[in-house]
Amino acid sequence: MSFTMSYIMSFTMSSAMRLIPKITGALACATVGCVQISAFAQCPTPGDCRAVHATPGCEQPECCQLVCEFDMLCCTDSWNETCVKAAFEFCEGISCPSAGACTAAHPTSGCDDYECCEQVVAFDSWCTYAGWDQICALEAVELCGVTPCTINTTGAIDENEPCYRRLNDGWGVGQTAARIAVTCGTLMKGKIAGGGPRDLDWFAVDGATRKRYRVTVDAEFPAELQYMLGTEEGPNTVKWLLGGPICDGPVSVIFLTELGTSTIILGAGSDEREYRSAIDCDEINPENPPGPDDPPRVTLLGLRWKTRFECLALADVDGDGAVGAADLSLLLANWGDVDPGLPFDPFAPDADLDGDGAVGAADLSLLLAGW
Ligand SMILES: [Ca+2]
Ligand SMILES: [Ca+2]
Ligand SMILES: [Ca+2]
Repeated sequence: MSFTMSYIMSFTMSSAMRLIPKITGALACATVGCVQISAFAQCPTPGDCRAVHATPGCEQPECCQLVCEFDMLCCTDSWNETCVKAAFEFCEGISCPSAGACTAAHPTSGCDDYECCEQVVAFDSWCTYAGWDQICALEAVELCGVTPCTINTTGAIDENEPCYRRLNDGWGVGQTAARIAVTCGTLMKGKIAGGGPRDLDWFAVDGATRKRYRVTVDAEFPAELQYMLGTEEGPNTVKWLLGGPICDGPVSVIFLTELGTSTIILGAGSDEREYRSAIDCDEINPENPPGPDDPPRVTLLGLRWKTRFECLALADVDGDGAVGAADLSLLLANWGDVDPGLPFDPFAPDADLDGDGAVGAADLSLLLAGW
Protein backbone atom coordinates (compact mmCIF):
# COMPACT_ATOMS: atom_id res chain seq x y z
CA MET A 1 0.00 0.00 0.00
CA SER A 2 1.38 3.38 -0.92
CA PHE A 3 2.04 5.99 1.72
CA THR A 4 -0.63 8.30 0.26
CA MET A 5 -3.23 5.59 -0.05
CA SER A 6 -2.70 4.47 3.51
CA TYR A 7 -2.82 8.06 4.71
CA ILE A 8 -6.21 8.59 3.04
CA MET A 9 -7.62 5.34 4.42
CA SER A 10 -6.49 6.11 7.94
CA PHE A 11 -7.46 9.76 7.84
CA THR A 12 -11.05 9.44 9.05
CA MET A 13 -10.22 7.31 12.04
CA SER A 14 -7.10 9.29 12.85
CA SER A 15 -8.82 12.63 12.89
CA ALA A 16 -11.55 11.22 15.11
CA MET A 17 -8.97 9.77 17.47
CA ARG A 18 -7.11 13.05 17.64
CA LEU A 19 -10.25 14.94 18.45
CA ILE A 20 -10.61 13.22 21.78
CA PRO A 21 -7.32 14.16 23.42
CA LYS A 22 -7.46 17.62 21.89
CA ILE A 23 -10.87 18.28 23.39
CA THR A 24 -10.66 16.44 26.65
CA GLY A 25 -7.01 16.65 27.66
CA ALA A 26 -5.25 14.64 30.27
CA LEU A 27 -7.52 15.41 33.20
CA ALA A 28 -10.48 14.16 31.21
CA CYS A 29 -8.44 11.10 30.49
CA ALA A 30 -8.09 10.59 34.23
CA THR A 31 -11.76 11.37 34.85
CA VAL A 32 -13.41 9.21 32.23
CA GLY A 33 -10.88 6.41 32.18
CA CYS A 34 -8.76 7.41 29.19
CA VAL A 35 -11.17 7.33 26.27
CA GLN A 36 -8.26 7.51 23.84
CA ILE A 37 -6.58 4.45 25.38
CA SER A 38 -4.07 3.13 22.96
CA ALA A 39 -4.34 -0.17 21.16
CA PHE A 40 -0.55 -0.17 21.23
CA ALA A 41 1.17 -0.94 24.52
CA GLN A 42 4.25 0.91 23.22
CA CYS A 43 2.34 4.21 23.27
CA PRO A 44 3.86 5.91 25.06
CA THR A 45 7.39 4.68 25.64
CA PRO A 46 10.57 6.76 25.98
CA GLY A 47 11.95 8.17 22.74
CA ASP A 48 11.40 11.29 20.66
CA CYS A 49 8.59 10.69 18.13
CA ARG A 50 10.41 12.84 15.60
CA ALA A 51 13.81 11.11 15.92
CA VAL A 52 14.96 7.59 14.99
CA HIS A 53 15.54 5.25 17.93
CA ALA A 54 16.09 1.53 18.28
CA THR A 55 13.12 0.77 20.51
CA PRO A 56 9.48 0.58 19.34
CA GLY A 57 7.00 3.35 20.25
CA CYS A 58 7.61 6.94 21.26
CA GLU A 59 6.89 9.32 24.11
CA GLN A 60 3.83 11.22 22.84
CA PRO A 61 0.77 8.96 23.26
CA GLU A 62 -1.39 10.45 20.50
CA CYS A 63 1.42 10.75 17.98
CA CYS A 64 2.65 7.23 18.75
CA GLN A 65 -0.86 5.89 18.25
CA LEU A 66 -1.32 7.67 14.92
CA VAL A 67 2.02 6.49 13.56
CA CYS A 68 1.50 2.88 14.66
CA GLU A 69 -1.93 2.83 13.06
CA PHE A 70 -0.17 3.78 9.86
CA ASP A 71 2.70 1.34 10.33
CA MET A 72 2.39 -1.30 13.04
CA LEU A 73 6.11 -2.08 12.79
CA CYS A 74 6.80 1.23 14.54
CA CYS A 75 5.23 -0.32 17.64
CA THR A 76 6.62 -3.84 17.27
CA ASP A 77 10.07 -3.43 15.76
CA SER A 78 11.82 -0.06 16.03
CA TRP A 79 11.15 3.65 15.51
CA ASN A 80 12.84 3.94 12.12
CA GLU A 81 12.95 6.63 9.44
CA THR A 82 9.50 5.68 8.12
CA CYS A 83 8.03 6.21 11.61
CA VAL A 84 9.76 9.57 11.94
CA LYS A 85 8.49 10.65 8.51
CA ALA A 86 4.98 9.59 9.50
CA ALA A 87 5.30 11.50 12.81
CA PHE A 88 6.10 14.69 10.93
CA GLU A 89 3.16 13.97 8.60
CA PHE A 90 0.48 13.10 11.17
CA CYS A 91 1.49 14.73 14.43
CA GLU A 92 1.31 18.43 13.73
CA GLY A 93 -0.03 20.19 16.82
CA ILE A 94 0.90 17.34 19.16
CA SER A 95 3.53 18.51 21.60
CA CYS A 96 2.83 16.73 24.87
CA PRO A 97 5.08 15.68 26.41
CA SER A 98 8.19 17.44 25.09
CA ALA A 99 11.48 18.55 26.56
CA GLY A 100 11.46 21.50 28.96
CA ALA A 101 9.92 22.12 32.37
CA CYS A 102 6.26 23.18 32.25
CA THR A 103 6.80 26.03 34.68
CA ALA A 104 9.74 27.59 32.79
CA ALA A 105 9.78 29.29 29.39
CA HIS A 106 11.66 27.53 26.58
CA PRO A 107 11.78 27.97 22.80
CA THR A 108 10.18 24.62 21.88
CA SER A 109 6.46 23.77 22.11
CA GLY A 110 5.05 21.56 24.86
CA CYS A 111 6.64 20.57 28.17
CA ASP A 112 7.79 17.49 29.99
CA ASP A 113 4.84 16.79 32.34
CA TYR A 114 2.26 15.12 30.11
CA GLU A 115 -0.84 15.94 32.17
CA CYS A 116 0.18 19.52 32.83
CA CYS A 117 1.19 20.02 29.19
CA GLU A 118 -2.19 18.71 27.96
CA GLN A 119 -4.01 20.87 30.47
CA VAL A 120 -2.28 24.06 29.32
CA VAL A 121 -2.52 23.44 25.55
CA ALA A 122 -6.21 22.54 25.94
CA PHE A 123 -6.82 26.15 27.04
CA ASP A 124 -4.08 27.89 25.09
CA SER A 125 -3.18 26.31 21.76
CA TRP A 126 -0.43 28.91 21.32
CA CYS A 127 1.69 26.72 23.61
CA THR A 128 1.53 23.77 21.21
CA TYR A 129 2.45 25.68 18.06
CA ALA A 130 4.53 28.70 18.96
CA GLY A 131 6.89 27.58 21.68
CA TRP A 132 6.47 27.54 25.46
CA ASP A 133 6.71 31.20 26.37
CA GLN A 134 6.53 32.92 29.74
CA ILE A 135 2.72 33.02 29.54
CA CYS A 136 2.53 29.23 28.97
CA ALA A 137 4.79 28.78 32.00
CA LEU A 138 2.53 31.01 34.10
CA GLU A 139 -0.52 29.12 32.85
CA ALA A 140 1.13 25.87 33.96
CA VAL A 141 1.54 27.34 37.45
CA GLU A 142 -2.07 28.52 37.44
CA LEU A 143 -3.83 25.60 35.74
CA CYS A 144 -1.91 22.44 36.65
CA GLY A 145 -2.87 20.55 39.76
CA VAL A 146 -5.85 22.81 40.46
CA THR A 147 -8.76 20.97 42.00
CA PRO A 148 -12.01 21.97 40.27
CA CYS A 149 -14.37 23.81 42.60
CA THR A 150 -18.09 24.57 42.76
CA ILE A 151 -19.10 28.10 43.67
CA ASN A 152 -22.21 28.87 45.69
CA THR A 153 -24.63 30.95 43.63
CA THR A 154 -27.54 30.96 46.08
CA GLY A 155 -29.65 34.10 45.76
CA ALA A 156 -28.09 35.26 42.51
CA ILE A 157 -30.17 36.17 39.45
CA ASP A 158 -29.40 34.10 36.38
CA GLU A 159 -27.99 35.83 33.30
CA ASN A 160 -30.49 33.78 31.26
CA GLU A 161 -28.01 32.90 28.58
CA PRO A 162 -27.67 29.18 27.80
CA CYS A 163 -23.96 28.46 27.31
CA TYR A 164 -24.55 27.45 23.67
CA ARG A 165 -25.95 30.91 22.85
CA ARG A 166 -24.51 34.44 22.83
CA LEU A 167 -27.18 36.83 24.12
CA ASN A 168 -25.33 39.40 26.23
CA ASP A 169 -22.08 39.80 24.31
CA GLY A 170 -22.52 43.51 23.73
CA TRP A 171 -21.73 44.73 20.28
CA GLY A 172 -19.07 42.08 19.86
CA VAL A 173 -19.73 38.90 17.92
CA GLY A 174 -23.06 37.60 19.10
CA GLN A 175 -26.56 36.59 18.22
CA THR A 176 -28.08 39.58 19.99
CA ALA A 177 -26.48 42.94 20.75
CA ALA A 178 -27.22 43.32 24.45
CA ARG A 179 -25.60 43.98 27.80
CA ILE A 180 -26.66 43.00 31.33
CA ALA A 181 -28.09 46.01 33.18
CA VAL A 182 -26.31 46.75 36.45
CA THR A 183 -27.86 48.47 39.45
CA CYS A 184 -26.50 48.94 42.97
CA GLY A 185 -26.49 45.53 44.62
CA THR A 186 -26.80 43.50 41.43
CA LEU A 187 -25.92 39.87 42.23
CA MET A 188 -25.87 37.64 39.19
CA LYS A 189 -24.79 34.19 38.17
CA GLY A 190 -24.10 32.64 34.80
CA LYS A 191 -21.75 30.57 32.71
CA ILE A 192 -18.87 31.23 30.39
CA ALA A 193 -18.25 28.75 27.59
CA GLY A 194 -15.43 28.53 25.09
CA GLY A 195 -15.88 27.89 21.41
CA GLY A 196 -16.17 30.20 18.46
CA PRO A 197 -17.15 32.86 19.19
CA ARG A 198 -16.12 32.48 22.81
CA ASP A 199 -18.68 33.62 25.37
CA LEU A 200 -18.30 37.06 26.90
CA ASP A 201 -20.80 38.47 29.39
CA TRP A 202 -21.13 42.27 29.23
CA PHE A 203 -22.35 44.41 32.16
CA ALA A 204 -23.46 47.97 31.41
CA VAL A 205 -22.19 50.52 33.95
CA ASP A 206 -23.16 53.63 31.95
CA GLY A 207 -23.75 56.80 33.92
CA ALA A 208 -24.39 60.52 33.65
CA THR A 209 -22.04 61.00 36.62
CA ARG A 210 -18.91 59.20 37.76
CA LYS A 211 -19.70 56.35 40.15
CA ARG A 212 -17.60 54.21 42.43
CA TYR A 213 -18.28 50.49 42.28
CA ARG A 214 -16.93 47.44 43.96
CA VAL A 215 -17.27 44.47 41.63
CA THR A 216 -16.64 41.04 43.09
CA VAL A 217 -16.20 38.02 40.84
CA ASP A 218 -16.10 34.39 41.82
CA ALA A 219 -15.58 31.84 39.07
CA GLU A 220 -14.92 28.15 38.52
CA PHE A 221 -12.63 28.96 35.57
CA PRO A 222 -9.74 31.41 35.06
CA ALA A 223 -11.69 34.66 34.88
CA GLU A 224 -10.67 37.66 32.83
CA LEU A 225 -12.29 41.00 33.65
CA GLN A 226 -11.94 44.20 31.67
CA TYR A 227 -13.37 47.70 31.81
CA MET A 228 -14.16 49.12 28.37
CA LEU A 229 -15.14 52.67 27.51
CA GLY A 230 -17.13 53.72 24.50
CA THR A 231 -20.25 53.00 22.50
CA GLU A 232 -21.08 50.68 19.64
CA GLU A 233 -19.92 53.40 17.23
CA GLY A 234 -16.51 53.42 18.91
CA PRO A 235 -13.77 54.18 19.51
CA ASN A 236 -13.48 51.76 22.41
CA THR A 237 -10.74 51.89 24.99
CA VAL A 238 -9.95 49.14 27.47
CA LYS A 239 -8.92 50.95 30.63
CA TRP A 240 -7.87 47.87 32.55
CA LEU A 241 -7.77 44.11 32.30
CA LEU A 242 -7.14 41.62 35.06
CA GLY A 243 -7.11 37.88 35.49
CA GLY A 244 -8.39 36.19 38.62
CA PRO A 245 -7.10 33.00 40.19
CA ILE A 246 -9.16 29.82 39.80
CA CYS A 247 -11.04 28.37 42.73
CA ASP A 248 -9.25 30.69 45.14
CA GLY A 249 -12.24 32.65 46.38
CA PRO A 250 -13.75 35.88 45.06
CA VAL A 251 -11.71 38.76 43.66
CA SER A 252 -12.86 42.35 44.28
CA VAL A 253 -11.89 45.51 42.48
CA ILE A 254 -12.96 49.04 43.43
CA PHE A 255 -13.07 51.46 40.54
CA LEU A 256 -14.58 54.71 39.30
CA THR A 257 -16.66 54.58 36.13
CA GLU A 258 -16.11 57.27 33.53
CA LEU A 259 -18.93 59.42 32.21
CA GLY A 260 -21.08 58.00 29.44
CA THR A 261 -21.15 54.46 28.09
CA SER A 262 -18.87 51.91 29.68
CA THR A 263 -18.90 48.18 30.22
CA ILE A 264 -17.43 45.52 32.45
CA ILE A 265 -16.69 42.43 30.35
CA LEU A 266 -16.27 38.99 31.90
CA GLY A 267 -14.61 36.18 29.96
CA ALA A 268 -12.22 33.26 30.42
CA GLY A 269 -8.52 33.95 30.27
CA SER A 270 -5.60 35.51 32.03
CA ASP A 271 -4.62 39.14 31.85
CA GLU A 272 -2.19 38.04 29.12
CA ARG A 273 -4.16 35.71 26.83
CA GLU A 274 -7.81 34.82 26.31
CA TYR A 275 -8.90 31.19 26.55
CA ARG A 276 -10.98 30.09 23.58
CA SER A 277 -11.23 26.38 24.33
CA ALA A 278 -11.39 23.75 27.08
CA ILE A 279 -14.45 25.32 28.71
CA ASP A 280 -17.09 23.30 26.88
CA CYS A 281 -20.75 24.13 27.28
CA ASP A 282 -22.45 21.59 29.57
CA GLU A 283 -25.97 22.08 28.17
CA ILE A 284 -27.45 20.40 25.10
CA ASN A 285 -28.34 22.76 22.28
CA PRO A 286 -31.75 21.52 21.04
CA GLU A 287 -30.97 22.87 17.58
CA ASN A 288 -27.64 21.07 17.40
CA PRO A 289 -27.72 18.03 19.72
CA PRO A 290 -24.60 15.85 19.93
CA GLY A 291 -24.46 12.88 17.57
CA PRO A 292 -24.34 9.29 18.83
CA ASP A 293 -20.65 8.99 17.87
CA ASP A 294 -19.52 12.27 19.39
CA PRO A 295 -16.97 11.93 22.19
CA PRO A 296 -18.34 12.33 25.72
CA ARG A 297 -18.73 15.91 26.88
CA VAL A 298 -15.96 16.69 29.34
CA THR A 299 -15.08 20.03 30.84
CA LEU A 300 -11.71 20.53 32.50
CA LEU A 301 -13.02 23.16 34.90
CA GLY A 302 -16.45 24.46 35.86
CA LEU A 303 -18.18 27.15 33.77
CA ARG A 304 -20.06 29.06 36.42
CA TRP A 305 -19.49 32.57 37.69
CA LYS A 306 -21.05 34.88 40.24
CA THR A 307 -20.69 38.68 40.19
CA ARG A 308 -21.77 41.32 42.67
CA PHE A 309 -21.88 45.06 41.89
CA GLU A 310 -21.94 47.35 44.92
CA CYS A 311 -22.21 51.13 44.69
CA LEU A 312 -19.93 53.05 47.02
CA ALA A 313 -19.79 56.75 47.81
CA LEU A 314 -17.68 58.57 45.24
CA ALA A 315 -15.18 59.60 47.93
CA ASP A 316 -15.00 56.21 49.65
CA VAL A 317 -11.54 55.62 48.21
CA ASP A 318 -10.76 52.58 50.36
CA GLY A 319 -14.22 51.10 49.95
CA ASP A 320 -14.89 50.53 53.65
CA GLY A 321 -18.42 51.94 53.44
CA ALA A 322 -17.74 55.39 54.89
CA VAL A 323 -15.98 58.60 53.85
CA GLY A 324 -13.50 59.51 56.54
CA ALA A 325 -9.92 59.98 57.67
CA ALA A 326 -8.59 56.90 55.85
CA ASP A 327 -9.93 58.22 52.54
CA LEU A 328 -8.46 61.65 53.23
CA SER A 329 -5.08 60.05 53.87
CA LEU A 330 -5.24 58.17 50.58
CA LEU A 331 -6.24 61.34 48.76
CA LEU A 332 -3.35 63.32 50.24
CA ALA A 333 -0.91 60.45 49.57
CA ASN A 334 -1.88 60.53 45.89
CA TRP A 335 -1.91 64.32 45.57
CA GLY A 336 -0.74 65.65 42.20
CA ASP A 337 -0.99 64.71 38.53
CA VAL A 338 -1.86 61.13 37.67
CA ASP A 339 1.00 59.90 35.46
CA PRO A 340 -0.65 59.21 32.09
CA GLY A 341 2.31 57.05 31.10
CA LEU A 342 1.60 54.40 33.72
CA PRO A 343 -0.72 51.49 32.98
CA PHE A 344 -3.89 51.94 34.99
CA ASP A 345 -3.90 49.75 38.08
CA PRO A 346 -7.45 48.79 39.07
CA PHE A 347 -6.25 47.71 42.52
CA ALA A 348 -4.64 51.06 43.34
CA PRO A 349 -6.79 53.54 45.31
CA ASP A 350 -8.31 56.05 42.86
CA ALA A 351 -8.64 59.48 44.46
CA ASP A 352 -9.08 61.43 41.22
CA LEU A 353 -12.77 61.87 42.04
CA ASP A 354 -13.61 64.31 39.26
CA GLY A 355 -11.56 62.47 36.66
CA ASP A 356 -9.56 65.46 35.46
CA GLY A 357 -6.25 63.58 35.53
CA ALA A 358 -4.97 64.99 38.82
CA VAL A 359 -5.70 64.65 42.53
CA GLY A 360 -6.14 68.17 43.87
CA ALA A 361 -8.30 70.78 45.55
CA ALA A 362 -11.45 69.92 43.58
CA ASP A 363 -11.19 66.29 44.71
CA LEU A 364 -10.58 67.38 48.29
CA SER A 365 -13.77 69.48 48.15
CA LEU A 366 -15.73 66.50 46.83
CA LEU A 367 -14.33 64.32 49.60
CA LEU A 368 -15.15 66.81 52.35
CA ALA A 369 -18.64 67.29 50.90
CA GLY A 370 -19.17 63.57 51.17
CA TRP A 371 -17.68 63.22 54.68
CA1 LIG B 1 -22.65 33.62 29.61
CA1 LIG C 1 -22.48 36.05 26.81
CA1 LIG D 1 -13.65 55.05 53.21
